Amino acid sequence: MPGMARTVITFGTFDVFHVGHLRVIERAAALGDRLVVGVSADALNLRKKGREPVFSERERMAIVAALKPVHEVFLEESLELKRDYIRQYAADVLVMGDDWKGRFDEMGDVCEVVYLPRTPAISTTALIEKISGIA
Ligand code: C2G
Repeated sequence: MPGMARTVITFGTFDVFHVGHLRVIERAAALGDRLVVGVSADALNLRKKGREPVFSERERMAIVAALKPVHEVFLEESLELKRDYIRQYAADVLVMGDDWKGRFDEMGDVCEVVYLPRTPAISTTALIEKISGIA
C-alpha cells in the first residue's frame, strides 16, 4: 500500500569499516523498507572521543552510501539532534547497537527503538591496535 513504507534510521561512526558494521546495517535494513544512516561528523568524534577518526567523514559517508542495504546517508553533527533527525527522515524505527542500550529510550514517543546485539570480537579499536602491532 502506498505511504506505508517503513523507514529505519541508524547512526554510527563506521570508521575503519568492518564486518560488525556491515552486520548491524544489514539487520537494521531488514526491519523496514528504507534505511537511512547518520554518519557521525569528525568534529563530533573529536568532541566525544577526543580523537579524529582514521577516515574522514566524507570517506566514511561514501563507504556507507555504497552499501546495498543503505538508501540514504547524512552527516550526524550532534548526538543531541537525534530527535530532529528522526523527524526529518520520518523514521519509524531507530536502531542502535546494544552498546547504546537504554540511551535512546526517550525517543520511544516518536518512533520504535531497537537495540541489536553487537557482532562479537570485532571493533575499530581492536583493529587499529592489531594493525599498529600493539595487540
Ligand atoms: N557495531 C556492531 N558490532 C561491532 C561493532 C560495532 O554491531 N562489533 C555497531 C555499533 O553497535 C553501532 C554501529 O556498529 O550500532 C556503528 O558503531 P560505531 O562506528 O562504533 O558507532 P558509534 O561511534 O558508537 O556511534 O549516534 C551515535 C554515534 O553516531 C556514535
